[in-house]
Amino acid sequence: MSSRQTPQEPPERVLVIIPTYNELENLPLILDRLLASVPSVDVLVVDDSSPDGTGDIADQRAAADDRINVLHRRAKNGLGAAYIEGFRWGLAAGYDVLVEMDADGSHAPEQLPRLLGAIAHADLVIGSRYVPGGQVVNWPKRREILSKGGNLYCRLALGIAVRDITAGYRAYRAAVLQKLDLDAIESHGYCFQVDLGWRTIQAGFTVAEVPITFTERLIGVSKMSGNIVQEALLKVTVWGMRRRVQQVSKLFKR
Ligand SMILES: Nc1nc2c(ncn2[C@@H]2O[C@H](COP(=O)(O)OP(=O)(O)OP(=O)(O)O)[C@@H](O)[C@H]2O)c(=O)[nH]1
Ligand SMILES: [Mg+2]
Repeated sequence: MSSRQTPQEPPERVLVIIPTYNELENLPLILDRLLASVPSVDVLVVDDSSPDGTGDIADQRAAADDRINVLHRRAKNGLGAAYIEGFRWGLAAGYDVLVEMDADGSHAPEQLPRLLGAIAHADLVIGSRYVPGGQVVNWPKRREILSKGGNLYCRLALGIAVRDITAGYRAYRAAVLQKLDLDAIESHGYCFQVDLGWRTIQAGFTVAEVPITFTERLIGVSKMSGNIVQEALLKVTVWGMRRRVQQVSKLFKR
């Protein structure tokens, strides 16, 4: 089968990767919603030894349902590292499309068909809050300003058209993750999303955005921190400057 599908034909094998840290109450809900919405997908829960026992619940669900798999990591090592380990697992298992989804309900599984529909025409599909039809529910104004400001900064510094490069609800074609050097990615938190998106664009892959409704978590605790914002700001500035230097040196070589 070719790597591109026709619009009517869903991708052959889809793996939804769900990283978890202390999501005991959320995980069963998200698994139920996901497998009800798109029964044909497989799931990989990547748990970093959550003290609340999320990993045990994941194991119980995996024992009862062949579509569910679990990776246990020894210690909390950040969202990015969990996704990278999940990607490696999914690539080794031969999946065509790898989806990133939070466990906290922010990424509605009911909107996954929209992402999977668009992956027929793109290498990376981002579930976007900031394209027409996209929205955020239950965010304080401060959080919205930070997110929109961060995205605007990324667009200007990196010279990209993507409206929501910090978003974490995504579908990647396996070919993208096979080509990128996953070992080189050290970013954490939402900088991880910008980093991977920027590498995807630079490698010449196509990116599409589809509107989603992002709902702030109702249960459990956020793992977002000020450090994550600082990391993103610093790295995006460096990447943007590197891009400018490359542009200028190309001009001189002419
Ligand atoms: N395996 C693993 N999962 C993590 C880690 N940190 C966060 N997660 C999971 O990653 C997903 C997103 O984390 P959140 O805490 O919701 O972070 P966020 O979405 O940026 O922040 P909020 O908008 O405040 O919810 C959730 O499913 C978390 O359980 C980690 O270190 N390891
Ligand atoms: Mg969240």
